Amino acid sequence: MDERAIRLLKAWQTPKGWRYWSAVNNSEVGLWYTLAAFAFFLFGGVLALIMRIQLAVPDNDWLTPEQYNQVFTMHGSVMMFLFAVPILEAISIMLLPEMMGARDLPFPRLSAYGFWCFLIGGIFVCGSLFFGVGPRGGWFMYPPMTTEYQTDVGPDIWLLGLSFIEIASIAAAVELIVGTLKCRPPGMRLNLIPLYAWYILVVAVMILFAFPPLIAGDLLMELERAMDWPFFDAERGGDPMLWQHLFWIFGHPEVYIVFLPSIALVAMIVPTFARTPMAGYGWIVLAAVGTGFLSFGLWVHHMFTTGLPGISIGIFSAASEAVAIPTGVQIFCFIATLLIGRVTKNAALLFVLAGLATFIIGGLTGVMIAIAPFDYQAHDTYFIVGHLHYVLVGGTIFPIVAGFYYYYPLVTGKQLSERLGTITFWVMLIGFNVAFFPMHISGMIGMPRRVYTYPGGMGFDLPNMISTIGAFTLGIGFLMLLYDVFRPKGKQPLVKRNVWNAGTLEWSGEVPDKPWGIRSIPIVTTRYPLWEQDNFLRDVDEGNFYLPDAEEGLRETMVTSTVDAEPMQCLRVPGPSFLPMVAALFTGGVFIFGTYHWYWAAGICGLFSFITIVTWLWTGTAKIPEKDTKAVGLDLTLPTYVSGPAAVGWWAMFITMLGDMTAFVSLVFGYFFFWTVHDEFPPAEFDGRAVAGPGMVWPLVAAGLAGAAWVAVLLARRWNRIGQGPKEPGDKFPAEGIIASSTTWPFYVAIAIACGLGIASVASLFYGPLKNEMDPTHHAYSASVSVLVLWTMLHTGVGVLMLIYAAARRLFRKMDADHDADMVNVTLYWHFLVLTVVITGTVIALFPEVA
Ligand code: HEM
Ligand SMILES: [Cu+2]
Repeated sequence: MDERAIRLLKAWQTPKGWRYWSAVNNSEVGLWYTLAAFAFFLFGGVLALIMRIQLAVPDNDWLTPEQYNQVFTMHGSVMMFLFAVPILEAISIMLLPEMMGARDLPFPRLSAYGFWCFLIGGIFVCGSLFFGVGPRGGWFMYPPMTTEYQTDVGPDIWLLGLSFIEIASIAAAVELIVGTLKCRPPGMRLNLIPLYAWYILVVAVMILFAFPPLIAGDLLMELERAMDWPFFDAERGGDPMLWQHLFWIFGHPEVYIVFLPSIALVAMIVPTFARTPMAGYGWIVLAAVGTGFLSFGLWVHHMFTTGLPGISIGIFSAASEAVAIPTGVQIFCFIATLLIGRVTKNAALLFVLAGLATFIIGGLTGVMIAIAPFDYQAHDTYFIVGHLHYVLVGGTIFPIVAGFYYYYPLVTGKQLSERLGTITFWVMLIGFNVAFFPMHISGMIGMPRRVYTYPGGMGFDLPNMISTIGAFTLGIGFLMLLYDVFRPKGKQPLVKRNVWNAGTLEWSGEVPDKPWGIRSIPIVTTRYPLWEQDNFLRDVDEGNFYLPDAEEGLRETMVTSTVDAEPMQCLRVPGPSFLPMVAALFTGGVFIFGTYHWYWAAGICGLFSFITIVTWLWTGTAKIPEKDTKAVGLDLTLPTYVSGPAAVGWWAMFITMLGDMTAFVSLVFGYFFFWTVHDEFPPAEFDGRAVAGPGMVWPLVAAGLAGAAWVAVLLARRWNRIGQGPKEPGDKFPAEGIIASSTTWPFYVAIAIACGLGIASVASLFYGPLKNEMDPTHHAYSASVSVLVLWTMLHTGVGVLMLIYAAARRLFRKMDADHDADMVNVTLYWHFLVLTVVITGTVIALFPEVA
């Protein structure tokens, strides 16, 4: 190994001993994440088997109804929130950078934080089952059952525990979006990226817009449960349907969120074993994007039986059928590729085929239940349980198992057994169909779902017994897989590099793999560089491409432009640290103590998690580099520090704020939803007293003050640049001649004014409701105004803290006129903030006037 490689290796070395757990590298974090998600899958699977034992014979009383409810709720919730979404994010964190020849994702510590949050939250939620206090409201948690009739802690565990995990999922989504858009190798234009990356991009964007409505719903429900704000209480003007809308606006995209990334694995596996590039690349991308879009317009098909007007049922029924088209396109492309190619048969491919076939059957029953009259019959019967498992197991589980077989050698250097794999395939395929096919029949003859038992002699006995036998067969299949994955393979020689002769970049990894991701960051000009670019691996290995060295001993990767992947920056990414883990522990504390209403403990954890996160940002982000540019090889020199839209941090802020705005818009949606369902909204009087609002003046004053604060923020950003070095020759920016170029006080003054105005805005937003003695528990109207006020006040508070942070950065010389990424990002936050305050202010002040 030459000197350069030794230095590079040293920079990327994974810590040893107990410090191993401070690793933040994508390969480590991705692996832990995958294993944890898989462990939750096994847990969910055991719950499924427990249900099947209970249902095997009629009139069984092995489980009490209470226990059964907890078990099926946890089964659905674990499978969806702790397995299906996380495992796909986990696999992406592990593999996406390798597929794109990046050394790491842009925010390694964020991935680590997300992982630890996920682990802590998952253990907390699952643990509740062992204390008999598990949630039991179904994975959909419909109120009023979960608000009025379940007053124990179960629903709180669901709401807070899973919100916590959803936030981790969103963090991972932000990371993956920025990763795909900004961390590609030079030359890999958007139309050359691996299909996997396309799918992940689509899915991450979907997560960004689908999860926030659910988080908003969780917030509303938790407020109703903890503080009696009646969002879903029909007696006080609330409406349980609001929850159903928010839940399914999330819930339907969710099924594509778990399906598309699995299909993405298929899209990587198929060309390799067909020995030919994927047919119809452009069609697949279009179809994936189309599915993503369409899936947001289908949610009402989960609510056909709620008495909605016929016209909306018609529209949503048609839209649901339409989604079969893009899905079909993708499947046809896969089949076409397999037909053109010279297919080599093996276990991974068998599971791909099992997945496609199963998914198609599930898709066909989906086409059936998307027809409303059919759904009226099938709704809430075992037919639905049969349908959803064909889709989920076919669309998610089988492809993931295929992915295990395919990528196992890349991750471990060893191979899973082909012979055992073929047997496992048959056991699982047969087991699955035996378990789930009969459910269609028991459903058709009327067996309802979510029941702990059924009377004998109604025709349910036989199909249920068969289902249980099938479920156990499937379980044995998973045990076989598990055995193969974990059995010691000491004697098996290491596989050769790129065992399957694949064409995509991740297979350039050596065996055993080095922690640096890739020896040098290549120039990519084709979709299958290992097949199509001459001497590619040789040049990568000899360090003939970019960043073959770590002269400063820092971890570096490359940032390129969004569309054309032109080199833009040499990005330094932070190394190992325990901070993300500690921050996750404290954040977990906030949610866990909050569940039990120990608000003081939650508050303390909140404080500590704030301190930890600030420390992490302070020490790890937007560091002023020792030199402004760096030669990265091949005669290219790149900046080491950028700010604004060129910076990955800016993108992360922008994307996060899109998600944040989506949650906010969901709350606003709630407000208007109540208006559409009530004749008079806001009502003049309710329950014998006048319904107080926030009044017109103070909310508008708050909006005005926030607007003024925003102007001050813009000035602060500008004045922070006083004395900035010229960016282009002859550039005299900004204030030369007016203010001495070393002056910093205007910046601090602007920050102080912005903070003052921000606080004044918070105060006046609060003052309106206070003055009119608005009581959030009085009516859904007062509650929805209050939640908007609360949300906005919190966001303004965060905005003020960010300004103080920026001022401190400048004071301690972590930021200066030329290195202003922090201030630019804070300003970006304020753009969204001012929008939030203005919308809140005008909606709550003016809408009652026009209504
Ligand atoms: C491994 C074999 C599996 C078996 C034997 C199984 C079995 C069952 C059964 C019997 C129910 C119905 C409970 C009831 O209505 O009383 C159910 C519900 C459900 N399952 Fe599975 N399941 C399996 C895998 C999965 C997977 C992989 C997923 C998702 C990725 C999943 C997601 C769900 C969901 C969302 C529900 C609905 C829960 C609810 O109604 O709240 N299942 N499962
Ligand atoms: Cu749906």
